[in-house]
Amino acid sequence: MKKLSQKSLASLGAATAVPAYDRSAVRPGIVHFGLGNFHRVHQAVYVDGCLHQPGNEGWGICGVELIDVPATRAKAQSYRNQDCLYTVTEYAPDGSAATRVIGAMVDYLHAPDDPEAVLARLVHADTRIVSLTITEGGYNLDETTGLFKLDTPEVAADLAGGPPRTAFGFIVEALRRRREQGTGPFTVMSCDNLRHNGGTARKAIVSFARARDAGLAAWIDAEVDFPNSMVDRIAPQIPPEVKERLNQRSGIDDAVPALGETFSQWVLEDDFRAGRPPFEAVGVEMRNDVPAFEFMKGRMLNAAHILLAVPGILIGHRIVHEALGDQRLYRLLDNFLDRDAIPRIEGPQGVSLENYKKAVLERFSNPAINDQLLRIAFDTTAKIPVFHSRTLEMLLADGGDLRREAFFLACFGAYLNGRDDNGQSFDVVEPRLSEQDWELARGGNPIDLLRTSPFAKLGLADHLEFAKLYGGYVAMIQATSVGKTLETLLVETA
Ligand code: CS2
Repeated sequence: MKKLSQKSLASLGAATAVPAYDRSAVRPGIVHFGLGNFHRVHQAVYVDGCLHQPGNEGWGICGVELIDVPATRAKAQSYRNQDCLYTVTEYAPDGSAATRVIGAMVDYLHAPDDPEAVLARLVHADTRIVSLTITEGGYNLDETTGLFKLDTPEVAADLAGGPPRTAFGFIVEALRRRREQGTGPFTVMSCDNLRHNGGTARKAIVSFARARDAGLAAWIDAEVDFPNSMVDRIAPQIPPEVKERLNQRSGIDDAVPALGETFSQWVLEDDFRAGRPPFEAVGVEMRNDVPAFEFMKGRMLNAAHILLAVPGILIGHRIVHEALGDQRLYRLLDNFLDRDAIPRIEGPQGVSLENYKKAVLERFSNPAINDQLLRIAFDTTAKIPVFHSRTLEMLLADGGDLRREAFFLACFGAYLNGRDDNGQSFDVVEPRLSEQDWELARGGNPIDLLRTSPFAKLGLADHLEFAKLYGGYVAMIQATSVGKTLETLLVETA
C-alpha cells in the first residue's frame, strides 16, 4: 500500500483520480469550520472540481478545527502527514465504487494551539468565504425563543474577551479587524443541513456581534452575505474496519479516508459579493428557490432518516439499510412520506416529490454505504424540531392523522433510556437537552417529554388528541415492545 502524500500522488495508479492541478499554486480563499465527513465528501469535492478549472488557484480551503480532544489532535497530525490530502470512495447503489484523492484542502489549523493563526488567516485578504458545517444545533439558538443564547459557557467566555474558542468568536473578531483595516468582508456560507441555513448563520453571528458592539453588528448585517443552501450527500462515519476496507480497495494507505454515496446535491443562492469559485461549472445549482429544496429534503429525507433511526435502534437495528430491510420500518417510512409529508409540502418547481421519495428510499437501501443509525440519532433533540415540526404543525392544523408522529415521539422517550427491545444498551448523545429537560424526560410522567424545550413550542402536551395517542403508544411500548407497537400501528393504519 502506498502512503498518501503529495509526493506519492504520481504513483497511485490510473484507477485513482488525483488532483491534476498544481497544488503548490493554490491559496486558501475559503476558511472552513467543521471538518467532518460531510464537508469532506461534499463541499470539498465541489471545490476540488473548481480547482481543476483554470484560473481558480485562489479558492483552496483552509480547514480549522476548534475542538481539542485526542481524536482531533490525531486527525490534525494525519492531515499534516498527508499534506492535507485524503481519499473519497464513492459507492453506487449497484456496489460499484471509485476512489479519488481530494486536494482542495491546502492548509489545516488546530485553533486551540494557535488562535491568532486562525484569526490571521481569516483576516487575510485572500480569504473571501468562511464556510461552516457546525451541525444543526451548533448555531446556538434557543428552541423556544429563536434567540441566540449568550449564556452558553463557550459563547460567554468568547464574549468576555481573550482568544476566541467558538466559530462565532473567530468570525466576529476577524470581521471587526477587517472592517478596521478596510479589507472588506468575506461571505459566510453555512453548509449545515437546516432550514434557512444562511439566515440562521446571519442571526447567530449578528447576535453575537451585537453583544460585543452594536456598530459592528450593523456593519456585518449590511455588508456580509449569508447565502442559503440545500446540501445533500450521505456520509457515514468511518470506523476502523471500514477504513481498512477502503484502503484495501484503493491500495492507498490513507489515515483519514472518507466514503460517500454517488448521489450529491447542492442548491445554493448566488449571494457572494466577495466573490466565489465557479460552482455552477461543477454541478452546483445556483438558484433563488433554495427554501423549496430545503423543505423537500428536510421534511422528507432527514425526517425519514430520523424516523427510521429512533424506532430502528429500539427494535435492535444499527445499520440504515438493514433497518430499511425490516418491512415494518419500510412501511412506516413509506406511509409517513406518502400520507403525512408529501401532501403538505410544496416542492420545487419541476421536481416530483414521488420520484424524490423513491430516490430517498433507494439511497437508504444502498448496502455499501453501511450508514449508522446512531450517527443519525446523534443530537436527535436538535433534529426532530428541525425536520418534523413543520409537518407536525400542519397535521395538527388540518386535522391530519397524528398516529405516526405520536408513535415516533413515544419512541423518542424510550430511546432516551438507552436500551433497546432486546435489552441491549446503546449510547444516547443529546448535547442539547438541558438538566431541566432531562428531569422532565426522566421524571416518571411521559407527557412531560413533550414539555421539554425542543418540543414545548408545539404545544403537544396540551393537544388532547395528540397527548392521548402519545400516551397510548408510550404505554404499549412499556407493556410490549417497540416492534410490537409498530406492528399495531401498521395494522391500525393499513
Ligand atoms: C442525517 C443527515 O444525521 C442526519 O440527520 O439525516 O446527516 C443526512 O445523512 C444528510 O443530510 C444527507 O445529506
